[in-house]
Amino acid sequence: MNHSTVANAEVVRLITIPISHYCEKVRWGLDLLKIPYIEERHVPAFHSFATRKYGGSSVPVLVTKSGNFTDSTDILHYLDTLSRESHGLYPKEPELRREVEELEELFDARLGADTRTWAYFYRSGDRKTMRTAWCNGTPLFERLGFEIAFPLISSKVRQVYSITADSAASSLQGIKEVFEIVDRRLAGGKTYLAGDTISAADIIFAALAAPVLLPPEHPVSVAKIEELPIEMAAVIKELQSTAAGVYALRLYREQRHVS
Ligand SMILES: N[C@@H](CCC(=O)N[C@@H](CS)C(=O)NCC(=O)O)C(=O)O
Repeated sequence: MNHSTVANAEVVRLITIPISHYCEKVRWGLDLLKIPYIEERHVPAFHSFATRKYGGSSVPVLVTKSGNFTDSTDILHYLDTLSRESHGLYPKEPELRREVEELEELFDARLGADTRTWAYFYRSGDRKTMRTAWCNGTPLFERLGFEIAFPLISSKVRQVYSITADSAASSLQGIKEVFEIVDRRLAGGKTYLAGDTISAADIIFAALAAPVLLPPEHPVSVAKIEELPIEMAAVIKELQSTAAGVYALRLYREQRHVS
């Protein structure tokens, strides 16, 4: 890991739930900017003991000497100020920066919620899948808690995110709409969503779309497409073959260097 690219070489702490795509968005930002960090993973429900200390309820939470950040977008903006890379996550040029921030807002508010709803509809009741998704790299005590409390955690998650057949169907509609917006932005062979280099817009799209694209390079890989329910696998294959899907999978393949 190259500490010289970081303003003060502080090792920050990132509190996560392993499969959370909002956490993956921040992990990717840290890896891209080569900022040294320690990830502290928790099983859902147990995560709140860790986040509460820092004033957060959800993950990710970033703990730094300069303060604690409890929202993934605030975290990316903060990380950008630490970076000494030639380009950060947000372009300096005001018009381009505005474009990145508009896309960020769209992906955070719509895509992230929709991909989570749709994927949880199919998978949140499956103990084996959720064992990897929620327990990978977490403390032993929490993994034991998962084995005992899985039905409760799973049903709480479905309740909190209102996971039903109807919400999954309307989320899929929402996902397709955002993919079409991205398809249009990439028209003409553009490599990135805004400007000539990778920006926050690109990593946010790819990270928040990961639950419906299953990139093999994802640090928490939960399932192979052959293992999924047929209906779910068919939708994933369809989304993988769109211009937006091909682009996000390429970003994972070429730009997701896990530290
Ligand atoms: N706006 C927040 C949303 C993060 C979020 O929804 N995190 C979910 C996991 S994907 C979470 O922590 N859920 C558990 C909870 O809210 O208690 C952000 O971008 O950081």
